[in-house]
Amino acid sequence: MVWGELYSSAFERVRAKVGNVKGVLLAYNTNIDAIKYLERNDLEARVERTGKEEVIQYSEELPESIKGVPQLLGSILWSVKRGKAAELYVESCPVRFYMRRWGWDELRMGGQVGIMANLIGGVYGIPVITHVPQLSKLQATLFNDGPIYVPRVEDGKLKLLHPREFNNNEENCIHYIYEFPRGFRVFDFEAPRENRFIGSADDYNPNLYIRSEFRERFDEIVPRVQLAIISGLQALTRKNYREPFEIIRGHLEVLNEKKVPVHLEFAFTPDKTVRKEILKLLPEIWSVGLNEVELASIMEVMGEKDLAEKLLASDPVNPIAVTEAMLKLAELGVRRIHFHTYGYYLALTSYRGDFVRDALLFAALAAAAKAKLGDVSLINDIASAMDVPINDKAKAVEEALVKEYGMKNGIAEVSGYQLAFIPTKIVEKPKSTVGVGDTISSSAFISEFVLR
Ligand code: 8BR
Ligand code: 8BR
Ligand code: GLC
Repeated sequence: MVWGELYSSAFERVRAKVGNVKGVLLAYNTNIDAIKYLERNDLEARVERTGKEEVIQYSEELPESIKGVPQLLGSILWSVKRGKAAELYVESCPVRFYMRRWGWDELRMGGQVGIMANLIGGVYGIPVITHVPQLSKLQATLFNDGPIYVPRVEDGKLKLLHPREFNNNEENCIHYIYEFPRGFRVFDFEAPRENRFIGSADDYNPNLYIRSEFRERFDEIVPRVQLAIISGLQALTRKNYREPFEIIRGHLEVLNEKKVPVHLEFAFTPDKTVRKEILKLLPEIWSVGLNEVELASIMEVMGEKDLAEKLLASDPVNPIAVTEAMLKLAELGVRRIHFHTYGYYLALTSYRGDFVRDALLFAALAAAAKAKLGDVSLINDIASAMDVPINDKAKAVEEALVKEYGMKNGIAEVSGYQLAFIPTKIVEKPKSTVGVGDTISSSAFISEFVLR
């Protein structure tokens, strides 16, 4: 199989037609990411000053939320030690102030919605209507030029404005992102891979606050779009999920009535009650996107403990275990499941066609561009990722799928579904890892529609 040729052909076909999509709705989480690239001496000095013994305690077990500086620093160490991502809500004002004084190297658009808006609207040129819980001046400056809109009610009428024309001066929702490269050392910890810890100094997104324009005028927004992507359910807890879930159910009803396919972008959801509630939404959802940790955490609440363990047992993740887990999700009524992991993607669909695979290829180029540059601002940035090599480890994955399912050219038939596979391009020294997953899922979902 000549993946190189499939890659360039998929890219050209998506590029030629991507502008034809009429509109995409993006809800619910948008924020400001303040990115700090960690430095060893600085971090060690801060831990010493704060009290090493107490800090180290939290590097062994994450707290539920951040209530003090020792918890903040300990949670950062938790992530470094394991090379794993984590995100926690920062309750305490003094800690928010501490993070602000610690500073950042870069301010970037954050939240699944914000990241996807800049990509789909700003780079692909598709009109997007976005939910921004709080539109501060700073938040507004982070939106790209292009057909990106937020709704506003003026004299009883619903208008669509670019976020920079909104001028309402609402609050800043800042997420402090502490990034580290593979091999990053602090005390005797060494990061096995690049990743980040996120502290959210934000009272809106973690509670899935939904603006009045979206609560009251949703049925006027929906006719302007062909597709919808929802995200941001991950930080809810058993204590606060009920009200937003009620609104989301109402939104899904309107979207389904108007025949707008909905993609749900998963993110790690620590609360098991919320995870189970998300599963109940799946029959109303057309497509989902997730990684291995998210898939395993869902298998866990579905009572599939052994399968969950298998998903986390090897690197690269065993594709047969992934396929089995995807089949379990498909049985809940979702038509498309897009799995991404370091090295390869799979899509299980209730329909058939090479376009499913080709959409994954386009998404992998977008992901490589995002990992390499931190931010993708032109479609040519994506073209430049064509040079990034396809990773070697995916060969064994491909062979396993050929052997188990008789896969040909990345396509197989499994239990009445189509399984599509691609090996991905991996950037050797990525600039940043935040938002790569969002780039993958949204690019694949949109380009599948473009290629149909
Ligand atoms: P464990 O099963 O080891 O707890 O890991 C859970 C996974 O979810 C890890 O990959 C971790 O990076 C991620 N995670 C995120 Br994102 N937020 C988390 C949180 N608040 N608590 C625990 N794990 C979290
Ligand atoms: P999540 O944040 O949802 O886990 O998505 C991250 C995804 O980004 C991974 O599944 C992987 O496919 C991709 N990725 C990572 Br991490 N590092 C990458 C790199 N250096 N080059 C290309 N893709 C990468
Ligand atoms: C989560 C974080 C946000 C980050 C995004 C990247 O939504 O809250 O800060 O930008 O993930 O995927």
